[in-house]
Amino acid sequence: MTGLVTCRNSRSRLLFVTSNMNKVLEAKSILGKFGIVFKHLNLKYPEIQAESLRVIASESARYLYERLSNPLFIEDSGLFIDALGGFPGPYSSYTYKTIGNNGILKLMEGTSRRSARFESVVVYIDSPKSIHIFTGVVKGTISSTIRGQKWGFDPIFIPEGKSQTYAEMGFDEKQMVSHRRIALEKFAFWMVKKL
Ligand code: ITT
Repeated sequence: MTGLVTCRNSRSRLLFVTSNMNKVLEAKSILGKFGIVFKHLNLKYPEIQAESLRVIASESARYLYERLSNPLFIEDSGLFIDALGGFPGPYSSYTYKTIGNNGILKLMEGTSRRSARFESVVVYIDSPKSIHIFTGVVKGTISSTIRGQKWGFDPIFIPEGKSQTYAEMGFDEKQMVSHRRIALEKFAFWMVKKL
């Protein structure tokens, strides 16, 4: 892709609001291929309690737009483990910070049902009435041990059709298959068409 995409209505540039630097690096690499540049705003924003990432992320995006009045996007993601009834799902960030990967593996000890999925929801907003949602899902399994040393749940998630965890893959290899790439790429295609 060529050309540089910035926001048309621009008192300023497109913002990506997140407190997670790993998301920023992944988004830069994916959106950069489409010529989409953004400014990272390092901010932890409130998330409502709900089962659906779409609902949570949409509310957060509205909350941020009301305060920033600037075109922005956020990304909300979660790991849904079938044997745990979808846990940690929308509570992924908190679960990682509290019980971590070891805690999850402990909860799954003796469980042969290892299926799970990673979901990513990207929400873009540029006016109170204009909110756009892009999703990415990758099915996979939970490993029985910690494998690799990257961020979050990367060391325990093996995407379908692969033998390595996300953490055992190189940055580019994870990007090829990741839930976040799918959602961000949908966003990028839409953005390039719109501008
Ligand atoms: P922001 O809300 O500020 O963007 P966050 O880290 O709190 O950052 P989420 O609320 O979306 O992000 O939490 C999702 C959690 O799920 C995240 O903190 C990781 O622990 C985990 N996670 C999501 N995507 C992941 C990935 O690609 N690899 C590893 N872990 C991931």
